[in-house]
Amino acid sequence: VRAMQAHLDAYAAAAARRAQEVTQVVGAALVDDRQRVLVAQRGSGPLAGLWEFPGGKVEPGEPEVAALVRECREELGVGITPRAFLGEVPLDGVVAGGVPGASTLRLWWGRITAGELVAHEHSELRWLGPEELEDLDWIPADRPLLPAVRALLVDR
Ligand code: DCM
Repeated sequence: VRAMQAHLDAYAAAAARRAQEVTQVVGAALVDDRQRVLVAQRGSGPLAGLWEFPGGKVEPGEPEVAALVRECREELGVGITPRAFLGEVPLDGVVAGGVPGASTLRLWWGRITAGELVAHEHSELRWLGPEELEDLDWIPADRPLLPAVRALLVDR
């Protein structure tokens, strides 16, 4: 029994270490004053051609909202003001350090409050209304968040 317990303790410790290393991803649903949301097409990598909400990986020790602001500045050249958390979905094992569901994409909505949009990393940026969202070829992770974004645009 003692050997079994030691084994289980070692397993739990390894799982805890992995959880620390897991990458959290944040995304921004940026809304303009005409009930539209900004969507971005990935320009390179295995997900090239697919559409997403701008965002990316939270760095170790970095507050989530700071990562959101940083990613939008890097990818889009704009300053944003996050307003509220919208929803969260599990990511597949590729992003989540080999552990499916161990990491999530957390989506916030917000507004562009400084600068001019430039697609620094995406192949295309588009402003879309609530009825146009479903028709895009989305990254699988982002698609379950569309009803929440649609509701946000319709309620405004
Ligand atoms: N990602 C995602 N949905 C987003 C933004 C990112 O599923 N809206 C995923 C795609 C990448 C990872 O997060 O595997 C890191 O994103 P990036 O390459 O933009 O840093």
